[in-house]
Amino acid sequence: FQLVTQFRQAVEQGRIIVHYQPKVDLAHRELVGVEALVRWMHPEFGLVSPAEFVEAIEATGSIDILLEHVLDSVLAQLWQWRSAGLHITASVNLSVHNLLAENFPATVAAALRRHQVPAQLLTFEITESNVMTDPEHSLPVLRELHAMGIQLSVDDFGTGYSSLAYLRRLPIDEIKIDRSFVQGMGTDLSDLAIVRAIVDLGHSLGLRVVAEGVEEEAARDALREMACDEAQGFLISRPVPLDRFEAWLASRTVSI
Ligand code: G
Ligand code: G
Ligand code: NA
Repeated sequence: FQLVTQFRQAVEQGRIIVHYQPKVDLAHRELVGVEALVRWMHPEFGLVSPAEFVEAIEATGSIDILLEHVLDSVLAQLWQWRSAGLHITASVNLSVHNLLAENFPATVAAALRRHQVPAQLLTFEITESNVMTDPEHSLPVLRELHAMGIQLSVDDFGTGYSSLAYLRRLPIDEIKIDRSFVQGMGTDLSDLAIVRAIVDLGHSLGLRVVAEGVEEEAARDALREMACDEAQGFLISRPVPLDRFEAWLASRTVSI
């Protein structure tokens, strides 16, 4: 299969790279973590977004190669940051295929050991629909990951079709409000109400609430006002390669 061959080669040639987007704590106005977002530096097509290739790779059953590569890059980086005195966490996106892969928790445990990184520094982001595809199989896996100390986050929260009942059943630590609501909250009163309701719901269940897609100062201020815990978005920084993330860290001019 041509795509998989190309993809494997790209991994070997260092063309599958991780971009980092900061996650900041709104109350303390400080960096708390990064989300890892993968990109394919393609010789013909330029920087290709995962939206273009993750599904195709997944269909061939090779998403494990992607996850292992991303996990290795991110854990190596977490180790580096820690030894430089920077104590931040990293979030990695999971596909449903990762979750259902054989021995997935053992693979992750081995990677954590290999890199000597505490599980508590790693968060996996999953979407509601990912979990609901096959809850009977994915729930025990999520419980096992959580028991290892890994944090779990529900991505794109509010856009799924599932009921709220699963929030009680899932061993999760965090919800990420879908960016469509956050982007709309400045102009649309229903979006504002939805964001507020999600923050309150999350907090009453003891969860950390993160807003993604924060693009404007007014949104950031409103989120801080409603005690949303963390924010991520273009206002703070786009997802950027490692060197630009570190430059952002060193000379931070944006106010959180
Ligand atoms: O960064 P960008 O907007 O191009 O990402 C598009 C989508 O790809 C996002 O929904 C993001 O969650 C997903 N994505 C980014 N990196 C990874 C990854 O390493 N694995 C998986 N499965 N999805 C990813
Ligand atoms: O669904 P998920 O959170 O995995 O999506 C991550 C994607 O969202 C990344 O590809 C990133 O480029 C994009 N993204 C991050 N912050 C913003 C933002 O403030 N506005 C918009 N439009 N997209 C964003
Ligand atoms: Na995500």
